[in-house]
Amino acid sequence: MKFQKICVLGLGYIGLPTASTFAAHGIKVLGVDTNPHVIETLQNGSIHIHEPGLRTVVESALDSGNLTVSPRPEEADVFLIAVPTPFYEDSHGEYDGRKYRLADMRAVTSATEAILPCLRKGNLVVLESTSPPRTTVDLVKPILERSGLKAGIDFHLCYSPERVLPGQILRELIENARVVGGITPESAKAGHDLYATFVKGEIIETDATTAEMVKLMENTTRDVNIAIANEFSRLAEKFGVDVWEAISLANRHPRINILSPGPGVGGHCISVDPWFFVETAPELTPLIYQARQVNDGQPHFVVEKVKQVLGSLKDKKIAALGLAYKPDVDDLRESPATQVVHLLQKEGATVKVWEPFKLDANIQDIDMATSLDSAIQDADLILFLVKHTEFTTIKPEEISSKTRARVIIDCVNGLNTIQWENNGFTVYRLGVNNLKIANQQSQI
Ligand code: SAJ
Repeated sequence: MKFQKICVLGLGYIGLPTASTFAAHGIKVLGVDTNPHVIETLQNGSIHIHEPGLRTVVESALDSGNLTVSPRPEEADVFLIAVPTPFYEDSHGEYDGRKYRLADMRAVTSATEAILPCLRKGNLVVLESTSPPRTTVDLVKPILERSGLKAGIDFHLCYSPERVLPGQILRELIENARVVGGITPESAKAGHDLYATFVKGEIIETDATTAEMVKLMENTTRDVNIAIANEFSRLAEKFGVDVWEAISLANRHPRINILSPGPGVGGHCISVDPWFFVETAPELTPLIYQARQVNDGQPHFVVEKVKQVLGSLKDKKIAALGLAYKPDVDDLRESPATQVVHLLQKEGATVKVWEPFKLDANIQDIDMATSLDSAIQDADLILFLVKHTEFTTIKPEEISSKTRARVIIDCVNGLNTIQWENNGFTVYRLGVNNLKIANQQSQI
């Protein structure tokens, strides 16, 4: 199949890198987004998201004329849907007393409907948005067939999950293995040919529902693994063990790979995707549900730790380092750090947040500091929430005179405890009960 023109619907963290990578490989790409701000920003030659290397690729794609943008799709050989699939904030499903989140598929539905007038015989349509199992066959296909054309006969239809890691999107887009699920083997083959334009990793053909399930299984496995790490952190505190040491020793076993505990699981993938299984089969997913509960409970565990150290939080001043959902990204979506800050405020604390990746953030009820120094100056305690490289390399000797705080809680095992303690700080770590460990050691 020849691909001269591709229409990419949704110019976010996945759609924009994908569109500009196709454009960089000589294909004419029309990037479509319903948000006028996104279109305007790109038309002015700028970008609206932070991803290493993306600006350069987008700029040259726009300059070459291979990438153009528009609020509406046009006729093309390929339509690629990469719109968000969040969950509804206000409505829940319920099964056996367990409340679960519901996927908001409105963006997929309206993107598919927008393609409808442009769909022609011989086209290829690919859904990339992470979706509940059977979305391609039960939601996308019937909408497209309203055109009078038959999926798998008149046009090809595929599901191909994106698997890239925020922060490394451009490299992983090209290097990672790619699963392409077709509603027929011919559709899968067409999808394979499309991604072969730039993918250097293996491209594996399967059916559409398997491809959907593969994506959800990957992220759900990670969520369950992090949940057990978080549960281990609670057990370690109870038993006077350093969870970080215990995990690193357990991981010396050749077939064990426990992930890291932390203030919780955020982002738009790992904390969202497991719900797509729970929603579509609540009777079959008690473990997946429970893992979500554990990870969602972790911000509370952090706040309990702060209370153990400071006592009542009323009128206490806390400097929170980091607000992003994970290290070295500017993305605040579903960030557990944000929840920790809100919970601390509820307990009466005044919290100042230093997030160097989001200097312009304007978040309701959150006091963003303009520098590290201004965040820590009057603080009673420093709370280290996100393992940004910029934080792990802070030199305690340089900041000890700039803050009132003598206590720091490290939720991500990102600090050199000895170095900080040598500079007059008491360091507590999540998953480590310092007091209990000291008591036990004095008994040895
Ligand atoms: N986290 C922990 N402990 C860990 C690892 C992560 O608490 O040991 C937390 C992070 O701090 C963060 C959350 O989990 O809050 C998710 O971070 P992540 O790095 O695990 O995942 P994402 O959401 O940035 O990217 C994931 C990736 N999926 C997998 O690694 C299986 C990526 O490959 C996917 O493309 C992406 O989800 C996606 O779009 O689905």
